[in-house]
Amino acid sequence: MFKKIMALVAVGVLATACGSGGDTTAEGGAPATSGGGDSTITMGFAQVGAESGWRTANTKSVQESAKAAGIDLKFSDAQQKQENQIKAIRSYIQQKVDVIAFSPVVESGWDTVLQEAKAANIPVILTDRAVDSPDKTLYKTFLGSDFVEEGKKAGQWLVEQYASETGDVNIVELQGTTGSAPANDRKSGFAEVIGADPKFKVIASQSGDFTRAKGKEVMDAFLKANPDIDVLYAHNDDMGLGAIEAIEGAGKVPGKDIKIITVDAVKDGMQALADGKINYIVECSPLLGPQLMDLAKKVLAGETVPERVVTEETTFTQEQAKQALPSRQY
Ligand code: GZL
Ligand code: ZN
Repeated sequence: MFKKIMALVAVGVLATACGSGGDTTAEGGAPATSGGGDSTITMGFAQVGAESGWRTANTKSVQESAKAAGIDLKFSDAQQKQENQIKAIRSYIQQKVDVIAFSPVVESGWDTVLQEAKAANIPVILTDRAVDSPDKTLYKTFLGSDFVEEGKKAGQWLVEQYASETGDVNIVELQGTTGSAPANDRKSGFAEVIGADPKFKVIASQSGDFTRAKGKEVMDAFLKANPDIDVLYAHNDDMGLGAIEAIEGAGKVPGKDIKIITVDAVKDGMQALADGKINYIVECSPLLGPQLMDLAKKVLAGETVPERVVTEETTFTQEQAKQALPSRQY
């Protein structure tokens, strides 16, 4: 018994000592240690940060689903810094969690720490964003949206909207976090579709790091440098909402003078869509928690899981937003 208590104390100290990337806990207060019986699964989850409404909803989904699934969750917020995520993953390896899950803030630079998890026999599940490592044995499965498809949906809407347009369509693009899978793929999917017609011109494209503040700042700069902007394509609602502030600040009408397409469909984005300030939103679902917990249990039970699980999602026009708003969960 004594040994067990000492072991628990050690884990407690480790959990507080690791302090990587502003470790927060599932319920706040003392670190969520892996208490409970031996059969309880302990998951270490290294979250990107709290940069957007999407991320907040994603965190809520993961934490609530862990509770519902009886899984002990250790949770860390990396403030969008890769080194903090790597530190958090290392602390989970030291604490010998049963499974590690995370959303890689950027695509590259994960092989070393994922090799360490593999050497420690701790399975890893990727959720939300992907890594560009060619070694597929470094993780059991990748659960998340197809961001290229999301970019294509945004491009398709634009092509349809401007089918009869003969003049140039000047587009500015607010990209997501530089180097992240959603930024890379939403950009390439969109470019592939509009590339079919030379009238579509991306006259400026820059990262707004998925935040409202940065989206506003970059849109301000776009407006000063480009007198004729017809369309804004923002890789998430939050940057689109920041850009709306900049557009209104420049005395222009968002949704009319400048058409706006965003991705996510979080509540604030859907409200702006219903209000006519955004014209089209491509949904990207943050509610990955239930599937993540189910996959973790299957992996730990030794069952084979699909290498890729793509989330179901749709698109919204202004009319559809008005209908959908009352029942939106996030
Ligand atoms: C997409 C997710 C992106 C969201 C942004 O799955 O990684 O990160 O689109 C969030 O809102 O910041
Ligand atoms: Zn124009």
